[in-house]
Amino acid sequence: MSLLFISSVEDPERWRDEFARVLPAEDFRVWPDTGPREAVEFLLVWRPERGSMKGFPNLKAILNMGAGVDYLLADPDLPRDAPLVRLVDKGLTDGMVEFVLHAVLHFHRDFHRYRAMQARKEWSEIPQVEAGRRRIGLLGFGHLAQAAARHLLALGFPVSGWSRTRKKVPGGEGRQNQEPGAKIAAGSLNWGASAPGVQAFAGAGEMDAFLSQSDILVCLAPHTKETEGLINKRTLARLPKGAYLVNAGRGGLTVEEDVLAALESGQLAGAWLDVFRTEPLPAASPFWTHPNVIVTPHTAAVTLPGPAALELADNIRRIRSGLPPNGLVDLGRGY
Ligand code: OXD
Repeated sequence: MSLLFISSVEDPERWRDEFARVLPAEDFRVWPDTGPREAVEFLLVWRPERGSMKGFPNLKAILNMGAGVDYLLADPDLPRDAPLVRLVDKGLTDGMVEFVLHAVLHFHRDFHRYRAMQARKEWSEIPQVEAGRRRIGLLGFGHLAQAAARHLLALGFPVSGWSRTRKKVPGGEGRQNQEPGAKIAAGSLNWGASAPGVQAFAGAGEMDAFLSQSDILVCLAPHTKETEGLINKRTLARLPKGAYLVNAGRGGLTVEEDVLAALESGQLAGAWLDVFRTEPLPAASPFWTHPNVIVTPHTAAVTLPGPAALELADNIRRIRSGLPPNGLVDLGRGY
């Protein structure tokens, strides 16, 4: 039986070495060298060539080597009779936490404005806002956002999370209607001793209330039919005037012209954009040169073969023993 690696962008040799370490007995193959097709049990994929995933009759699972599965779901040849699993691992999670903390602190501490002042050789002090009065809204409240929330809370930011359906976190009901800047009480969304509380919002009906108290909106939601263009003229107008936008989810969450218009009008004071509708971001995009925008090339969280191979190997063992894998995708929901 074999594992087949298929990626149009990843170097298979780095992965071959990691798999030799974590699953030394497996036959690790690299597409298009499939070997006997009926022997292929697991596809390890990241942006696989279109059409490459079909024609394996004994598949036990398709294991994505990244968090987002929108690219796979857009492939009409994705086998729908084998479980699809996204990567939930320490490498991606730590990377996303670092990115979110950096972007939030960047805007919170006005580093974008100090940078512009340096260019003008201007020495003056911008009045500082305390962390307890800068409300962070996490749009999409899955694994990565929850990890970021813990760290933001530890720095003293009031944090809220919006999800499509209310998250059922053991021991928590979701804290509602906290006054801006109020001390965060322990225990509402209680997923661990180090995460005292997040104000939870859910569903379309609570979106406006969520937005209206997000001084820094951090988008980490997946791109699905429901989240397509969610950040648009209407929703941007619900943010407090002069809010900041950080997008590390998917470019398809935003209507890019509306983001630009909000930056022009001052509705948005700044944006950190890591993902775009077209990637690589075309040279003609106004985002590249906008003074209040930071562009990074979809690198908020990248898969690190070391920790990822451990997690993929663990899921392979779980599936072989009949256990559900971590990160099982609901094909209907799209994430
Ligand atoms: C992604 C990833 O889904 O990098 O964007 O994992």
